Amino acid sequence: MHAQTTTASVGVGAAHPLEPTDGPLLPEELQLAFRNRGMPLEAMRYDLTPTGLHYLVAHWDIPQVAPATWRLSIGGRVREPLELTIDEIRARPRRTIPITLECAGNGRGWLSPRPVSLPWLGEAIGTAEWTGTALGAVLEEAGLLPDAVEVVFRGADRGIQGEDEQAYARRLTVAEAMCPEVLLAYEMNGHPLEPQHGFPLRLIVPGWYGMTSVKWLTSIEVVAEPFGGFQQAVAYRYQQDADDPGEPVARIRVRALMIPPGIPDFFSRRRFVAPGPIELSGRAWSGNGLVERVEVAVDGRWAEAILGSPVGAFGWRSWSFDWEATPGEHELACRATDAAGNEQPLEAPWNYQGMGNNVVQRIPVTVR
Ligand SMILES: Nc1nc2c(c(=O)[nH]1)N[C@H]1C(S)=C(S)[C@@H](COP(=O)(O)O)O[C@H]1N2
Ligand SMILES: [Mo]
Repeated sequence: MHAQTTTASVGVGAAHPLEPTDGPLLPEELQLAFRNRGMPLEAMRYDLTPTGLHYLVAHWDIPQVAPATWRLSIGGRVREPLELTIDEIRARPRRTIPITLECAGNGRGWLSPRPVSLPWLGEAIGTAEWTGTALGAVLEEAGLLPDAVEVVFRGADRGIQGEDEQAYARRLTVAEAMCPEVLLAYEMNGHPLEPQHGFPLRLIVPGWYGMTSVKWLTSIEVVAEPFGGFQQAVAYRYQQDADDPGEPVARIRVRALMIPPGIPDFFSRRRFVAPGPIELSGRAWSGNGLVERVEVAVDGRWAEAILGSPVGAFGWRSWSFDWEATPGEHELACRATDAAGNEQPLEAPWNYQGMGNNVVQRIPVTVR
């Protein structure tokens, strides 16, 4: 048995209360994993992820929001502060965009030592059609004052993290907030947002890791100073250790995932495939431009996969690969490259919070 190396150590300000470990999964990780479900990878067969299969993250509790009294306030460094009801937001020009969301912690569970948080194994993804109104037009109506530098988004959910009691809050720069595809979204896949996905209104920021897309949005504050909230300044940083200020986590790193082929064993989930021709398939996406190449490796030999069309400008792209499965033990892997030339690493890019681990996925398969 492994010696458990976790120690309650780092104090105020730390994003995670425990040091990374190679020990067994903790009860707290299990508790987080049950509340924050992943998308079963076979659901990559759908262009749009059915809402009930989309991954889910809430740092704390799903807040109770009464739509009749709910208001979105837009204030701070603006000429004309606004208070909007959900009907007023729904009456504004409407846009629907398919968008692939991914949690920045996706792949954390593959790291060694494992940062102690949600132990995702690749399933913190989903692609939904989001409907809402452009954030930029609302900000224009409020009128940004010349000293505005950032826009801070706050949710109705509250909790404690790193010993700070806080409402969930993240920021965008003014330039990022004015991108026409940044939405104040009130529908997912053609239906009003479900409670767990941010009812009645959430921010959706295409191309960015999910933490940016603030759910249960209640306030938008335009500020003249860089925002130093916990989820911005402490959490969601690429750090090497607890004392490293690190770099902020931002756009989604390029990744391809494969639908695990054949049939699984119940407990180990090891895959079993019959010999003969089989089509391997999956999806690939990046927050830094279109995926332009996907390769598949069988036992370490890489070859080109065939790319399908992307699901809109901000959605994942399908890929497929014909494999002639021969009896025995094999390892399958897939790897994407995006328009900016970013390629997935063969070794996991370890960091203290376990962010942005886009290492290539490897799937052991028994052909028999
Ligand atoms: N208010 C609020 N917004 C939030 C969060 C949260 O805990 N509170 N979690 C964020 C994180 S970390 C992710 S990955 C996405 C997940 O969105 P989803 O649950 O709709 O998939 O929501 C983001 N928005
Ligand atoms: Mo996340």
